[in-house]
Amino acid sequence: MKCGIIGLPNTGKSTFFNFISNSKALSENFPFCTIEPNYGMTKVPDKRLYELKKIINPIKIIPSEIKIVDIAGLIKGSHKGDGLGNKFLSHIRETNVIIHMIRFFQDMNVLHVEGSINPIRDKEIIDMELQLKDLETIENKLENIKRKNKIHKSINILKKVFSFLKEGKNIRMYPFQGDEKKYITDLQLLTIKPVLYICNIDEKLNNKTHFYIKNLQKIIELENSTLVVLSLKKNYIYYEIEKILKEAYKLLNLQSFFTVGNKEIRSWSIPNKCTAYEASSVIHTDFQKGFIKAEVIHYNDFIKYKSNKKVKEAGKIFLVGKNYLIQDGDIIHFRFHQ
Ligand SMILES: Nc1nc2c(ncn2[C@@H]2O[C@H](COP(=O)(O)OP(=O)(O)O)[C@@H](O)[C@H]2O)c(=O)[nH]1
Ligand SMILES: [Mg+2]
Repeated sequence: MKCGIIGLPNTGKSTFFNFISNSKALSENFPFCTIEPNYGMTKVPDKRLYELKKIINPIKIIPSEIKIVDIAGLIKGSHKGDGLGNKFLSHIRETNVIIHMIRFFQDMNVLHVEGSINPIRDKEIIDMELQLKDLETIENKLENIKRKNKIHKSINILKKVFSFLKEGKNIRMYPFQGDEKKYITDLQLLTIKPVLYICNIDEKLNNKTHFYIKNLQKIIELENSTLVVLSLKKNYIYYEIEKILKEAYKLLNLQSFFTVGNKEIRSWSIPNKCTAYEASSVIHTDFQKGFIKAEVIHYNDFIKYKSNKKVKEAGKIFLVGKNYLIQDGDIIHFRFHQ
């Protein structure tokens, strides 16, 4: 699972990346200081791990992790190769979810590539670059189909999505009917990816209610996306970072299950609607190869009864097969042939 951070230069992307990931990016007051993307891992915050810890008292707890990519260099004209150009768009293509950083801090010493502070304009610049790239991708696909002179089921939906983009809209908003979406998934379009917006506001003015922010909020709500407003230069942002990671996790349609032992309690990320069989491979392919059954305790039952023994007495350990759909928070013990 990969989460990419995008936005205009000098908005605070690398600063944010450094906050949340286990590696360090160069954060400088220079628009193109990051050329290659920075990769790091971040732990997914989950209070339930600590609730379980209180009961079991293991040696350690291990939260699941998501990969974070700090992608630099997007500016007006990137889709046709301006700035450090096109290359960045391919880094975005590899991600599953996007965090879009928008600047609202004033700082004469930190250059703004557009020369002034205007979060809505900035958001639109980035959105438009991605939309232009998607238009190009779809155009190429349509031409390709035409060249092969084949009647292709995807033509209809491609054309509809094309006009949608032309109106300046992101494809994630497109009202797909039936199985339409499946005809465009192979294109890995950029504006179809779920997005979480962050507005990095001024640490001194702390102006969350400025009309710029209010308008930005409205626009983003209309897109069914989420905006988090914070100041990266403030010291107490840990709580907000946790909120952001949780939102990103939700956007990715992820849920967690736990494995619990005396030595460690660990959380694992899986997609919603994941079967026990699929989930077993997240731990180890051997678990899946030799899958026999899984013992499942629902999180709330464990918190209520507080021990395996009591859960068992209450009849709340379920022995399930391959097709069991995991519920968020399930505590699972896999039985498998070795
Ligand atoms: N005053 C102020 N400066 C910031 C803030 N966030 C980032 N900066 C500064 O802006 C410059 C660029 O930040 P960076 O994270 O590298 O931006 P990036 O180009 O988007 O990766 C650095 O000098 C940061 O210290 C902020 O909230 N307030
Ligand atoms: Mg940077």
